[in-house]
Amino acid sequence: MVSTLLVQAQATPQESGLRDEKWYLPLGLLSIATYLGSAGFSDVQVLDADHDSLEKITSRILQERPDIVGVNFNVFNTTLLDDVVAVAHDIGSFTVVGGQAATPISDRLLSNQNIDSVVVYDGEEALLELTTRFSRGNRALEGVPNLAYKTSERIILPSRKDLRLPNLADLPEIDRRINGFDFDRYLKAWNRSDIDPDRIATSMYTQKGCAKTCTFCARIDKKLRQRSPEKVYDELKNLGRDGVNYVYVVDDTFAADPQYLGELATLYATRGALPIQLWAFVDARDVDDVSVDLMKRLNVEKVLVGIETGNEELRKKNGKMYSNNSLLRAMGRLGGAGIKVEDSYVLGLAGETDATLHDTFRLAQKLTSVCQTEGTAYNIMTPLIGSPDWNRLMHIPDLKKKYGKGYKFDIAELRNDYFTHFCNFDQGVLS
Ligand code: B12
Ligand code: SF4
Repeated sequence: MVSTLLVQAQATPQESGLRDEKWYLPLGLLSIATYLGSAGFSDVQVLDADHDSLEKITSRILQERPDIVGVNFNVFNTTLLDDVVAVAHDIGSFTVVGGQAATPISDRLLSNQNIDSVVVYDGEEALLELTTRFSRGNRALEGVPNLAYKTSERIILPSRKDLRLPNLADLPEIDRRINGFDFDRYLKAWNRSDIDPDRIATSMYTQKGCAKTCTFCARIDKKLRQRSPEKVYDELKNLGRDGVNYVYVVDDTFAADPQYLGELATLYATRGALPIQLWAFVDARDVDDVSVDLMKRLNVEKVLVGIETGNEELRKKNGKMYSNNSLLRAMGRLGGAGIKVEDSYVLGLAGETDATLHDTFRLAQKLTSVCQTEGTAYNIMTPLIGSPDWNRLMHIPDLKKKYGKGYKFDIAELRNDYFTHFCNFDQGVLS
């Protein structure tokens, strides 16, 4: 039996100021593990650096010597990625890196001698094909869907015909306790007793993708794909049986398709409403009377709205084409329905000045008069490979030279370079 260990190597760095939210599950890895399990490959473990220390992860690799070690990472955690693949490669495991952050940089990642392959986009089909081949003693990599790899001579990137996305409606419900995966420690991880001490929270997804075009976003799925509303309903019901009373829906834009929300709301009406509150990412352009009514029926407690900046011109320049007035109307609808708003901003967008920053703080203030805001977030702009803003950076010859290869960057320096070239504001405000 082929053994596979999947590792989420993206612990929130303590010094980063990023949010420490350990109730989020490594859903992508659990989805892959469930898919392999349902095809008969049951020897799959999932470890998560947000809960398991690096020492624990590496000692599991050394003890169990898995045939395949798969790793997901993000830009803030490339050292963790390197550490894990070094240990795995050293003992002869086949290493595969994947996920959102890996997809646009498969060639850069393959420059690391400890990374044997990179899976772009969804990983279910690729891992199943790899495992199937390995179980038959076949180590050939050619034609494995979504797989970038290297031969002794060169790097092979998957051609268009080798790209395969599973039909989300066909995927099995994610098994949150697969092979002893400790779901309970995620359920115990809610840490905001000031907001809701009784919350038992978890994450799930209903849809993937977003067709909008924000310039700072490196989302890999540009089209909306959906799970079946029936399966979503059943999963929510099963989570309720497990004691969950709050679900973070991680879809990029939950309200993009009112028909989909409508089908889910119909299930609530016909099969019974579920006593689970929802949280979701929502784009302000998708907020109207219809979507607000549907969200209310689905028990949405709070939505995170990426407003990005209080300056209309700057917002438009960065891909969000709406005015402050239409935003205030949309947020007012949410406020009227009693749905809370987590308003989120990006400080340091291309074109940011002291005046536009001032507009942002003023708008955040104004919002509190039309809806209940909670958890207002000011994020510092990080240019992400794969985003239009990254391409902007690559047009500057010096920066192309500096960041055109590899994947390990000093994020503070990268941000500073970005601000120097594209913004004009006092960076003291960021600390
Ligand atoms: C939950 C989440 C978080 C959580 C924590 C994540 C965690 N611990 O698991 C929090 C809120 C902490 C977070 C933080 C950040 N996040 Co985040 N996050 C998400 C979110 C909303 C959901 C991820 C998810 O579960 N998806 C559902 C699963 C089923 O899909 P998936 O993860 O894509 O997995 C599939 C494939 O990617 C692939 N795959 C994934 N992993 C692997 C591994 C292997 C080996 C293989 C083969 C395949 C594979 O197969 C999976 C199954 O099909 C996504 C957006 C989204 N909708 O996906 C953003 C997203 C991943 N985050 C993003 C970013 C930028 C960040 C931050 C860097 C933001 C910031 N500037 O602070 C921080 C990093 C913080 C840190 N820890 O260092 C970006 C990534 C873009 C990029 N290309 O890098 C996304 C896409 C959001 C966006 N629209 O821009 N995030
Ligand atoms: S930031 Fe959100 S709305 Fe904009 S493109 Fe990315 S996922 Fe879509």
